[in-house]
Amino acid sequence: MTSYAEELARDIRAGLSSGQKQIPSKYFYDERGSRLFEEICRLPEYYPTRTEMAILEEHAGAIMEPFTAGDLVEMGSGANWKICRLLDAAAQPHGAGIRYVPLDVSESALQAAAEELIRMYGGLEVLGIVADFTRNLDRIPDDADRLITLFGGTIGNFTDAEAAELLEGVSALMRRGDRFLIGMDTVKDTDLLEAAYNDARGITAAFNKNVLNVVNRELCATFDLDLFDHVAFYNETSDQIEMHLAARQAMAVEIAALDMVVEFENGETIHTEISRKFSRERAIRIFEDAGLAPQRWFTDENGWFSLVELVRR
Ligand code: SAH
Ligand code: AVI
Repeated sequence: MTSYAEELARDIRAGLSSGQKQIPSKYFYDERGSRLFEEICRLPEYYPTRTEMAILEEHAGAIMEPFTAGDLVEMGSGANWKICRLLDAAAQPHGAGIRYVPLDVSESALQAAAEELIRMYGGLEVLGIVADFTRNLDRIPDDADRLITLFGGTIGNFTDAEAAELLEGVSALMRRGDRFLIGMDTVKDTDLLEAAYNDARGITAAFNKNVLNVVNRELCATFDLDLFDHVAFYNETSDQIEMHLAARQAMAVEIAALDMVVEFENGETIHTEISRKFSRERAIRIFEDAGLAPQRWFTDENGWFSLVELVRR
């Protein structure tokens, strides 16, 4: 199995050698990055979290009604906000009968969240898995009924091909009776979308730039964060927010652990994230292609976010 360090080294070497420089977005989430993401979730401009929370608040009872015992799996779990809505709606108090299985690449976020949850729900068993859900879905236990969740619109952080592979992977895991609850951000007004990724307090900018801290720390690199600008815009052709880090001047950055020097031209960017927004038609198509069928579709009054309950076809 490839370790995190080996994979990071491979991804950074490949990503910073390519024509359009890029860094995969999963490297945002070290301890500071996970904290910054939580701050983003509280921002007035960042509508996805509060909208998905409101949908959960309204429908958690209906979602949990058929689920009295088994594994509640959360992929890309981060903090506990959303899972608490489901646990609070469980038939038995304190999570009794349910094993919570969070899976996340961020060990620090996973550890803190699991400890907090155990304190909050006395009867809850927690099995935390530090893993990459694009590669390690086989680590999800399969000895109980499962409600698998992927909240936050995280599916949007993957290209079409990556998302298809992920959904097919989850579909292949599912047996009769298992359900998959997926949160998806929807196509909407460009100004609203761009404001959500360019907040006035600059938290998203700090989150974006933090990936350079990760590379500096893990690979002994010399990125100067002050020499990069946060850039986020909505690409209406591909229905996605694109985040970049743009060099303020021409420079050379050394990455000692890779024995590599990366040259930047003035204005050249590193592409750090896509965040796709889905129409219902597109969502249905990608579910169908993965062998998944929507059972229930929950949304808010503005149609800004969707939570879709899927079963295997
Ligand atoms: N589910 C939370 C957090 C979303 S942020 C919410 O809805 O608010 C995305 C989370 O997914 C982070 O905790 C990050 O560490 C995790 N993550 C990103 N890419 C991942 C991957 N490939 N495998 C596992 N976890 C990943
Ligand atoms: C985790 N993910 C769904 C967030 C998003 O909106 O794409 C990550 C994020 N990037 C910038 N702000 C939030």
